[in-house]
Amino acid sequence: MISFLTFFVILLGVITFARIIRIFELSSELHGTDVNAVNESDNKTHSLLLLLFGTFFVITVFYMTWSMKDKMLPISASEHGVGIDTLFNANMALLYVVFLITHVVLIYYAFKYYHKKEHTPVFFVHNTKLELVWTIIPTIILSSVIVFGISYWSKITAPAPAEAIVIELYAKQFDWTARYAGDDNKLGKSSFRLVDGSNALGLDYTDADAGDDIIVRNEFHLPVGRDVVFKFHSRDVLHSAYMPHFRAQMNCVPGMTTQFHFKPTITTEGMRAETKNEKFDYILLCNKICGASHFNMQMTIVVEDETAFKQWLGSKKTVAQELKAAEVVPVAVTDSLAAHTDSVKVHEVTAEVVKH
Ligand SMILES: [Cu+2]
Repeated sequence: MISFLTFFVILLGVITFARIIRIFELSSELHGTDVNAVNESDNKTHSLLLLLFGTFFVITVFYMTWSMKDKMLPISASEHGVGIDTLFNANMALLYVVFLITHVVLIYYAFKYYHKKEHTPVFFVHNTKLELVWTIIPTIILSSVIVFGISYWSKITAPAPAEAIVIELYAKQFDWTARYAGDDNKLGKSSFRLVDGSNALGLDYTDADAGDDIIVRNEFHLPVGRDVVFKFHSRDVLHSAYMPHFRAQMNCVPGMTTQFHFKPTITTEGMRAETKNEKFDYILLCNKICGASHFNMQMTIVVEDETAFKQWLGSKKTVAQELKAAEVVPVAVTDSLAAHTDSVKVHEVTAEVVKH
């Protein structure tokens, strides 16, 4: 009903506007003047209106940017994020300066040089100096923006340090699972062919590296000041792992491994003090619309000191312990066989062994 009424009011507005224009046309016919003719006073009015609306527009842009500054992300909680913020701020500052100069010039000139009968336009064909100025200056500025960006990008995507903690982030509609590589810091092999009701990540239980892996849901912890390398996987569709406070985002692509590494620099407690928000929590979000419950695909991240992190991780069961508790005993295959076959074959061999 409300939408019908809104439509009806808009329709009435349009009809009223059309009638007012018709009244103007009829009155000018009575006076014997052409309603479509544009005279000098019209031009002056238009130039004044442009000056007013233009100035309002420029002021609004700056005012809105200023008033929204509290809605921006808090300071970066990762080492590389500080550089990303610098890059972002430098680009924005440049954009605002160019925006201000071009708009002030555009609005002022349109206001000052509105059409007057006695004005004769200057016939201006070419000026090499001017061409050089507006080609070379933007080229230098834009090239430095690109070089600045690329050099920083190659720095943050450089190989992770060898001592970085390895964590897999596994995406599926509509949740995240984190798998720590455990004591050996090596993730056990996995394959989508091994996914079943009791093996959500498709882990290859016969892989020696898998036993000490630790699988967690809902929340995962990171030690402050340590490099962490994430390996991203997706079971079904494209997802995107987004950790805004660490200025990190990477696509999770079915059938391939993507990765990103960073070093958290502020603990959750530290950020709560920084943002003056007792309830603040770091978060992992999905940033690619992946289906009906995409909006709720998230996981809490807790950053704490190394001792608390080790304590937390130590309280979790390893894959081997969980299998034991569930009385699932993977049939062992000889190491040489495992080393020379891929995980699928190993699984077939395992199944064979079970059968006989
Ligand atoms: Cu998603």
